[in-house]
Amino acid sequence: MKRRNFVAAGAYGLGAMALNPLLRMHGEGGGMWATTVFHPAAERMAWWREARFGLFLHWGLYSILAGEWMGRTDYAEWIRNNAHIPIDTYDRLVGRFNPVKFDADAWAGMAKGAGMKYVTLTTKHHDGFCLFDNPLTDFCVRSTPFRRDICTELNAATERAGLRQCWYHSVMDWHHFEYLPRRDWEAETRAVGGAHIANYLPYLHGSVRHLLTKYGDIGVMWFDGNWEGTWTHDMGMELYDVCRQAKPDVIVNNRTEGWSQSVATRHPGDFSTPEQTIPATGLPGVDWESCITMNHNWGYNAHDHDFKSVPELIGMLVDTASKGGNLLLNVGPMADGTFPAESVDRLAGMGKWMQVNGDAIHGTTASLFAKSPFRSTTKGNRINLFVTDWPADGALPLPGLRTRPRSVSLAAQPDRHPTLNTDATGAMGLTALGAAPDPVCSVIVLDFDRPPVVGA
Ligand code: FHN
Repeated sequence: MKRRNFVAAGAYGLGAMALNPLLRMHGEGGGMWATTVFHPAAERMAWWREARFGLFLHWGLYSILAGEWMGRTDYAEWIRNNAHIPIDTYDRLVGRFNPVKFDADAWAGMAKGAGMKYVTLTTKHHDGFCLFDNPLTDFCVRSTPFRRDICTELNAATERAGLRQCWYHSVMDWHHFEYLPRRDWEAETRAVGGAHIANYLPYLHGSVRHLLTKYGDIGVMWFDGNWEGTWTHDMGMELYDVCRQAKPDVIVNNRTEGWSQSVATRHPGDFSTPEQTIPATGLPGVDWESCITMNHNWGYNAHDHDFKSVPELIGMLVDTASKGGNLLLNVGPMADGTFPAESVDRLAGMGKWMQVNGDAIHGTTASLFAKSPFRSTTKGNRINLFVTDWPADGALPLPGLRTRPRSVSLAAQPDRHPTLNTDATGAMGLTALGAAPDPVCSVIVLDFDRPPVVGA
């Protein structure tokens, strides 16, 4: 299978974000992320930082088309735009949305089983269709044969499963009359006709307030589609404030930000959102979450069977956590309300590993090792080492470790204790004889009497 090269980190990932308002990082040439300052309140971020792992769900009318239009099969959630489907034609999908096999508890159960702690659902993607009973538009689930409010059912199920419910919501809206710009290919068939994006804002704000006040304890508002020139920095600030006022403790990502060449001094957002990539050195000093697909598509594509393997996905989770970030792993449910078989398989495979090793992911912070032959995470007086290539001779260096561990054990086999040794220079290392406890990634646990120190 061709290994994928992750797409180069998008603008979201490399923005210089500062955790402390006094700390301002500057991007290149005063561009869209010239100064991005975050004001996350530690208390509202606590559960999110503990979680480290969440499920992303891209579901909507596009799922009915399953990536195919007029014989082409490489579409997904962008299909209306990319296949130039006229709005009236696309709107007829409303009459076909009837996910009779939708079982919110099954979805929540698969997320929980995978070791995930939160679920982020597309309440509205760029096509404008709302998966919730939105009192501000008929272009929503209320108008479908299914009628039931997906967000109500999923929120109840995630609550029963002990997971946090989070909402994705697109700023960009290819359906709402007042949203501009129009798609360039539909300018003739869908004239601007006096529309003005300022008239779209009450709808957007009202929808967001509804989502934040009518569905229980929502953890995150995950905005997207903020890159078109009509969306300004001030609109972004206003949208962020709408969230803050509607639910003061809700976490908001960095995608309310308008990409206008703003010289503003304050930018909204509690965490950065690298997409389809894990930043090489993480994003030190800020909260961040990498969102990544299992195959190549966010929305369901019946022809895309090129799914990452369970070992690859576990590697991504370890890589993200070892750099102090969260992983938001995507599933594109099918039109009938079920997950693709490959997604079910990958979630189950990750869950099997997380059952044994989840403590080395949840509630951890980044590795203390500047460079090391393996990833690691830190958790108070503990260091977790992730060993994928188990050494034949059992030798594992601990480069720079200054604090002597009180005990060394294997997460999968707590009674096995690799021995600690020190060479002539005083450098510490381990000798872990015997077979690797896990075929994919073995976790070695170092426990200390105090927070460990690792030097350069
Ligand atoms: O255009 C969207 C895309 O469809 C998908 O939702 C991703 C997920 O983060 N966000 C945008 C692309 O950056």
